[in-house]
Amino acid sequence: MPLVPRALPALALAVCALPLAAQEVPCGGPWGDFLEGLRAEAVAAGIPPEAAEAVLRGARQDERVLARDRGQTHLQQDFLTFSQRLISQDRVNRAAAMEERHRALFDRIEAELGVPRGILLAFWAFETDFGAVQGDFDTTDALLTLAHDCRRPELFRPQVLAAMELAARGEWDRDVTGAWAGEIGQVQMLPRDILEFGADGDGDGRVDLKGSAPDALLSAAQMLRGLGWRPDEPWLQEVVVPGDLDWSLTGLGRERPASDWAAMGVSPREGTLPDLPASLLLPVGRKGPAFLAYPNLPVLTAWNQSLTYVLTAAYFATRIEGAPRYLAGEPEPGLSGEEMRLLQERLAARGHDVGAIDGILGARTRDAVQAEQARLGLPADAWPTRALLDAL
Ligand SMILES: [Ca+2]
Repeated sequence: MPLVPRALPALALAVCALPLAAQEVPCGGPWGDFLEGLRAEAVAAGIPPEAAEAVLRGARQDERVLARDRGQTHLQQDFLTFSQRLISQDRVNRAAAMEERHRALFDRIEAELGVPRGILLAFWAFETDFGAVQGDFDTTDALLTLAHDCRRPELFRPQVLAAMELAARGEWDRDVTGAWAGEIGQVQMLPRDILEFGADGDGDGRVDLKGSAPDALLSAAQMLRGLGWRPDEPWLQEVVVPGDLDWSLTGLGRERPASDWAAMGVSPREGTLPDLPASLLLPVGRKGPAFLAYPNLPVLTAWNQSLTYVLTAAYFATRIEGAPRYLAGEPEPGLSGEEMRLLQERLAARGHDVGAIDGILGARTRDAVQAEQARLGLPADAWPTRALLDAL
């Protein structure tokens, strides 16, 4: 079985080539009108009417999906809390058992695609507990509900069209179930990714992301390669930082050669530093764990936009591959969700664009925190503390 991604059908390319800007994506309005608009858009894109109908038939809005979408409070947890909740010794042990069970497949994926087993095992564990918990939402209704909702229609409307393309290939089960946000199977992939990267890992001639672990794992590896995974490169490495670093240089996206970090006194917890560009991440500030993130790390946001989630999965992947428990250090206490909202309001009042006031320490809030810390003469490590909140 060749592992190269199969060629995209011309139809998929045509749809991919015309991404709609967020403001142009229709949303809201009467449900029937919304479905009618989708039907028309599908026909215009060359999707057979019966394939569109196979997805739209019996469609209903799912209020539970909207409730979940608006209640993602776990995103407010910090890295220490989140990682300690998701990574137990039992989970590390089960990952080892799963690695043993599927070792031949992992060997083959690493040899041919360069995607490491630790990464695949980590996301398989986090997304569905190795396939055990895949979600019982009606996937078609979930996708349609989120495409109709005006929060992120630009993300979900193309997924509905991708589902129709899968239906045109005879690969869409109208009654398929999965996660509330429309992901399907053991590694939780969205229709567009299934269309593009779905693969038959067990060689039975079908792509079965729910029932077949080899299919799900190979598809995940294909997806990471397709999204830019650099074969055989590390993604994350724990480091020890000196007490007097210029903290304003830290944060995701602020890359410099790993050798520069070494010259500033940053040293690897184990092994040596690779010859790669690296960002220094301090998820809970300068007194907590420290990691160098390499170019592969952002590729992992395919599964989740939350840096805390991605960093935790990336770290778990290193644990599976033999890294020790991180040095937790003694970080300064963080803010509660309510305090974080208050902080975001004060940052916004000072002219910073922190995005939504949601109590989540996202990239823009971190940047604003770092800028204000520097202005106030505080260590600019992007970790918001009570002292910063009071100073603002
Ligand atoms: Ca298969």
